[in-house]
Amino acid sequence: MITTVTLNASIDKAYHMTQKIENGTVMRVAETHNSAGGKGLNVARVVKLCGSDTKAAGFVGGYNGQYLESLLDADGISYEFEHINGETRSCINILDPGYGSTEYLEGGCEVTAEEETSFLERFPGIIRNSDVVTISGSAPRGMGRDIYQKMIRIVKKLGRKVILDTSGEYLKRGLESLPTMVKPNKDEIEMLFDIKVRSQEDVIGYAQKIYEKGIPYVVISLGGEGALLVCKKGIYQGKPPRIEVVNTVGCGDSMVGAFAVALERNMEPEDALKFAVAVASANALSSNTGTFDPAKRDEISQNVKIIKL
Ligand code: TA6
Repeated sequence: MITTVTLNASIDKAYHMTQKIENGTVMRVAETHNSAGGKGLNVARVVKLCGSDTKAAGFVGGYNGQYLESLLDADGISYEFEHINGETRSCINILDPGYGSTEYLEGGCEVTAEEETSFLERFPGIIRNSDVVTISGSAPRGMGRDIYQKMIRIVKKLGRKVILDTSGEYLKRGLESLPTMVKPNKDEIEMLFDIKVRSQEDVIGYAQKIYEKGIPYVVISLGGEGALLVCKKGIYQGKPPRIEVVNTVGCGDSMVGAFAVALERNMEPEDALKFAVAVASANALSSNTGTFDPAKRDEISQNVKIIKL
């Protein structure tokens, strides 16, 4: 069982446009697709598509919170949310034939200290049947900067594996609790070390610095170039075949979902990397976030190159 945690859940609204966006004008949206969003809920859909049991946890509130739970019911995803007074946010992804994807991410509602305490008290019970826990995305306003640090500590105390996928201060503080795996992208590496990445060697060097802190698996997602994995067995790059990208939103979350499944199944690192790169690429072929066609995933997987560096 894999529990995915999304503290800052969202109603993700994808606007499919047939004309290039012209600012200052009235634009008609050709098609709207609403999904239960926030990184961890994209992860949950991917875990289910990979054939593993999953449960979603985190905070939801208001009418959007009710709508989000109904979207998860339709996805067949089970959940155990902390219900809060605030209103769950919406995040807009505009898919424009001229520019690809532009996201507008609301900050989300405030979570009170009482709501945070109640969640942390329930958290060990929420993950009681989980082998792997994923913690993804931003945290709502009002939550302590050390919230992920506290959650990782609880997961590890129960002897379970934990993947952290976040950025900024939350990533920095979360690393202090030594999660099993982290998956920063290049921008998140630059923010973490306050540097500019100029080459693949730089990426490898900074990934090794994170590994040397005591993080067993460090994954750096590289967009169309796939991903880098630093672990005890060595340093690997997984390179996907070239594909016709439809929507890259959710690829990082899809990679996290696939790695969670790989950890649950105790895959060898290079097999886990191949599996995760194939799933993330297959997600890019879908216009919807956090979903993929398993047949396309399998086809891509046969053409993912694993290079030991
Ligand atoms: O990675 C894509 C995505 O999960 C979108 O679906 C949207 O929910 C956004 O990221 C949320 O990001 P945040 O960092 O605010 O949790």
